[in-house]
Amino acid sequence: MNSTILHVDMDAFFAAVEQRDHPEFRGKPVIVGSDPKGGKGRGIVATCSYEARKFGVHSAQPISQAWRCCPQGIYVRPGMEKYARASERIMSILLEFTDMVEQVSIDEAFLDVTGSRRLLGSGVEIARKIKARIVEDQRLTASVGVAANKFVAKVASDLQKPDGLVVVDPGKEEEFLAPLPIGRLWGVGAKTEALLARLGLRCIGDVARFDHAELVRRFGKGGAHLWQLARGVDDRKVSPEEGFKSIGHETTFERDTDDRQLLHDTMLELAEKVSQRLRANMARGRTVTVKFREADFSTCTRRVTLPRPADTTEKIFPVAWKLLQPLMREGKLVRLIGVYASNLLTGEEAGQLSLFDQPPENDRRLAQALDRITHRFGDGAVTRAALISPKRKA
Ligand code: TTP
Ligand code: MG
Repeated sequence: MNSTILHVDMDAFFAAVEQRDHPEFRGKPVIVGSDPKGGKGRGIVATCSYEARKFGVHSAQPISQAWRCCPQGIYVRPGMEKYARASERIMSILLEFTDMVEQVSIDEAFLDVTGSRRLLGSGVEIARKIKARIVEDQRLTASVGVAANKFVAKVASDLQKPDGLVVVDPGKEEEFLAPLPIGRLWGVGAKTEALLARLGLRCIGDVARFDHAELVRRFGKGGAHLWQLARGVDDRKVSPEEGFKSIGHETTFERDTDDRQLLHDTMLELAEKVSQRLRANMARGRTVTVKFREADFSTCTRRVTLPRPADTTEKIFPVAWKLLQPLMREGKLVRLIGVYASNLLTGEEAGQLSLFDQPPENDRRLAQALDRITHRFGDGAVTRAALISPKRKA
């Protein structure tokens, strides 16, 4: 019996919640992110409505650039609590259809509905019901991909956004993927895309037709994995326990502070702890989130998705620090900071995706050596020089 996997991904999630809650925003370009300050703001776009995308605005873009593309847009600061509430409701709706739900981010999940088909109908029928339930309960639209495995379902859900529903029948995977650009293959970023383009490979079908042995010769295990994906083969299971777990640490300062050096050192220490725990769990994080709370308890979070999943301080700290800096405001005291790695890849998956990482990068080797020493001599045996600063926590 073929498996039926669904990938559900909310449309313009944060922006859609804002449009739902502010009817005057509907049909308009809404940009959720930092304060654009009339084009001088230094933060980034979290996401934007589809109306704003027509002007070239997109996630992770500098807000100043968004402002140039779309000065008439409605600029909104993120309301994380609202989004988290909607997310929780949506995830519990998905659980009405099966308990095989693997949440992969705040607005996205895989479902294995193979066992639900007898009671609830075919994959497409279940997908339609899910979309209708989400609209009914949350007044938000989702796009859904239906396929025999996770990879193809994920690609399918993205193809007709927003409010999409794309079904790939079993046996049609290769044909469906063939015309799509290589960048849609998991683990293929800009760098790999360029490498593959040099071999004359542009669309997924080119990879599928390419000589398997040659791919393996050039890219090792990663090449074999790409070849499988290109043919629509992916045997990873939907695993409810894995999902959207995150590994994170936060610190509340004993006294509220605006000491940048202290904030810097504390963030470095937190990033170090998170990285150590990632490695101890054989996991890598694809998303880095920072949490920031001011003395009056106003709290915000910022996150980015990394080009490649990471498990080292060298990769995680600079990203976290870059996210944190724009949040610090002149004359405002900070109460708490934290850093989280989520969207975790574990074990073999993490290895497969590090295709073009081999041999291990220097920072991983250093990190592994540090782990061995801390393991032998306990926490605190080795500390990065930058952590030994005269200004410890106040
Ligand atoms: P996405 O699902 O990547 O984006 P989206 O739901 O806004 O739009 P799409 O219709 O293309 O799926 O991310 C979900 C939410 O996560 C998004 O609404 C805002 C947040 N996010 C960030 O804060 N920063 C980012 O860089 C990205 C990609 C998303
Ligand atoms: Mg989405």
